[in-house]
Amino acid sequence: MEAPEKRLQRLIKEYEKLVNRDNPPLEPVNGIYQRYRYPVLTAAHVPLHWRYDMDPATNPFMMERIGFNSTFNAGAIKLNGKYLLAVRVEGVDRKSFFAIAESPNGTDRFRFHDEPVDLPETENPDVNVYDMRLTRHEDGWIYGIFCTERKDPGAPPGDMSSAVAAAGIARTRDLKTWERLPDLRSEYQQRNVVLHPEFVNGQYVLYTRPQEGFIEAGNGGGIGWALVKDITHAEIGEEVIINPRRYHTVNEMKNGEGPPPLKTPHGWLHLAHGVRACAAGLRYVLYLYLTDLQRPERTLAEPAGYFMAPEGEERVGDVSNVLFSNGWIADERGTVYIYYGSSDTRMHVAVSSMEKLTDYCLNTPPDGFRSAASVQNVKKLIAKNRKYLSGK
Ligand code: M1P
Repeated sequence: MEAPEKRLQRLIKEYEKLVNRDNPPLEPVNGIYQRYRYPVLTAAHVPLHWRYDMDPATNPFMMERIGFNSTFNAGAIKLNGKYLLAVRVEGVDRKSFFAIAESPNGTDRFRFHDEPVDLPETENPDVNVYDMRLTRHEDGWIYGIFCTERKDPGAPPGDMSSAVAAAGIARTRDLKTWERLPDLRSEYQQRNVVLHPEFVNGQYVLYTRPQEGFIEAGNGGGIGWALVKDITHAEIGEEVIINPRRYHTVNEMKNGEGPPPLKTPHGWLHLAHGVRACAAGLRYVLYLYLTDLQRPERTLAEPAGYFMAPEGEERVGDVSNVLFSNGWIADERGTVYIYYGSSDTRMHVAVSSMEKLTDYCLNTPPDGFRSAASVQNVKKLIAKNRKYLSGK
């Protein structure tokens, strides 16, 4: 049998090799973005000192004492020159929590900080927290808005799965110390709540996703928008649907705002996820839309269909056929790092630019909502291209 000290040394060596490996870009397929060869974070990236009792006297077999299942759906921000992810780390006990992972370049060498985030609880403790969106707000704080889930107090005895989802709110200056604010008060359950980075009419703005049940959006019509006077006692009054879900589109069943929108010269650039049901279950894809700079609730452009969908190993995991993004970073050079989780299991990055993404939004035909309209879009492009097709 391998001595515990020797096994630990081997584990450390393998871990360092994983965390320090290069992550080469893959050939861009459609010219809009580039994927990268490896996921940027997996369960194997969780630090060894969170998993192993490293004392051979108390762990003679050098076995894992705390197991981790997945690392996914991370919020993102660039701070002090580093690319930081607020990662949803899920243990084998099914509970998730947040932990910050840091990279010098945004595409590889992500390493978790020494300890997970010690998120303060409210008087009504969260049972599970996940999917944090990080917003650097013009009020000077960095906000983390996340889903907090608790058992449904109205569930009949014996029902162990009905839950209530709400938006938890915390803020920080350094991603190390966090202040917990009261949860968002809302008539409906909420997931995918995102804080807009600027005030509008002197108020905070939240993108919302009202839902009638824990899973089903129900009559809730899509991505909503609500103004909030006081973020320290946030409450939704009037809620307007700004990005509705539609029949026979990628967001027919539900949708949700992704990370906070990016400000571009052409408008606010939004990344969202759309969900449809099919024989294989639910399929989650990512899509983009652009809204007005002065009136961010007004859509200027929305390309038809998805921007990214699960591919290759991304298609398989705990909840297969899912891409989900709640974090992206636009750096000083206009490069955009899109961080996305695949199949509720691991984190990836795709890289594009502000220019490319706005061009994609403004010049990709919108959905005509009928097959015949899709044919007309293709015919228009063919007609435009005739002069390039010699002899046709
Ligand atoms: O399992 C897929 C996703 O399901 C939920 O997202 P939504 O509320 O939009 O359906 C979330 O639990 C998310 O974390 C998860 O990736």
